[in-house]
Amino acid sequence: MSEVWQGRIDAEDGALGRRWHQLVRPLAAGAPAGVALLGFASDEGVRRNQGRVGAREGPRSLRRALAPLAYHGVRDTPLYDAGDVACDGEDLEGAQRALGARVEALLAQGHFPMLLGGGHEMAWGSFQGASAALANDGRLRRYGIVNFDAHFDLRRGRASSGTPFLQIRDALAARGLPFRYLCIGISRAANTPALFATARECGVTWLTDEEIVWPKWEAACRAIDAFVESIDALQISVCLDAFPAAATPGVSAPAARGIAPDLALSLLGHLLGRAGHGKRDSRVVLAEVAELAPPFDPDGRTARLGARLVYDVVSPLL
Ligand SMILES: [Mn+2]
Repeated sequence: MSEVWQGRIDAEDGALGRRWHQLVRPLAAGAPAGVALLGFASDEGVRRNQGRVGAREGPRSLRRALAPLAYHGVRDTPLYDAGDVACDGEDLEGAQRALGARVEALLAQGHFPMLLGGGHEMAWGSFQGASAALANDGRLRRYGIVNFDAHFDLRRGRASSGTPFLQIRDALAARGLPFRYLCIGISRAANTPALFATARECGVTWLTDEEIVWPKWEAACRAIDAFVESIDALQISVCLDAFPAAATPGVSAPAARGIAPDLALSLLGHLLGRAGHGKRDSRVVLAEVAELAPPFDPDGRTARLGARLVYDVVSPLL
C-alpha cells in the first residue's frame, strides 16, 4: 500500500498543505466510520464481453492518481484504503460475491464504500453488498442507480461487463421490487435497437450523449431531480467510456463522441447535492468508477479523470 500512497510533501505548510497520500491509511478491523476506498481488480467481465482487457490494473492506477490530490477536509473523516478484491482466473461470479461481501461489511460498519475498478461487472458485485445491507430497512424498495455510461450494460446471457444492470433488474424483480435506473451519456452509435428495446422493457430512463450539452443543462438537471425524488437509496456508477476517447483513451471501448468531462462532473455534483450527499439523511449508498484500463492509458489522463470523479464524490464527506 505505501508504495502507491506517496507523493510531494509541503511540510512548510503543515496541516493546510496535505495531500491525499498523507491522509489515507489501511482499514483495520473496528476502525471508526469513514470513507473506504475498495478496489475491484478484474477484467474477466471485459474479456467475456469481448472488450480490450486491462481493467484489472485499474484500482492501482486510480490510487496513484489520487495520491497527490490536495486534501480540503474539515471534518476529520477517516480516509481508508480497504485493499482490493481480485478476480483470479475465470471465477468472475466468485469475485463479484466477494466484492458484495466486502461492501456489505463496510456498510454495516458505517463506512462509505468508494469502489475503484475494474470492469463494469463490479456493479453487480457492489449491488449484492448494498442490497444485503439495505434489505431489512425498507430502502431497497426504492433503490436507484445512476450510471454515467455510453452503454446500457443490460445485455442478456453469461455475466460480463455488459450485463450487470440486467442482473440487478432480475434480482430486484425476483423479490417483487422495481428497477430504477437512469443512464447518462448513452450513445446511439454504441447500442443496437435490441439494446434500446431491452432498456424500454426494463423501464430505464436515459439521456443520450446528444442531450448532455450545456444548452440542455437545465433539462438534464430536471431529469436527475425527478429520478432522485423516486428513490430512497442511490448507487452511483461511472463508466469511464462515457467520455470522448481524447479524454479517456484508457478504457475497453473508447467513445468517439462521449460526454464532456466538465459537464459530467457538474452533473455529478448536482446529483450528489440533490441526493443529500454528506448530510445525515443522504440517499447515496456507494459510488464506483469503472473500466479504467491502464495499458491503454500511457500518459495517465484516463486515471486522472477517474481520480477526479472519485475526488468529487469523496470530498464532501471529508
Ligand atoms: Mn459500462
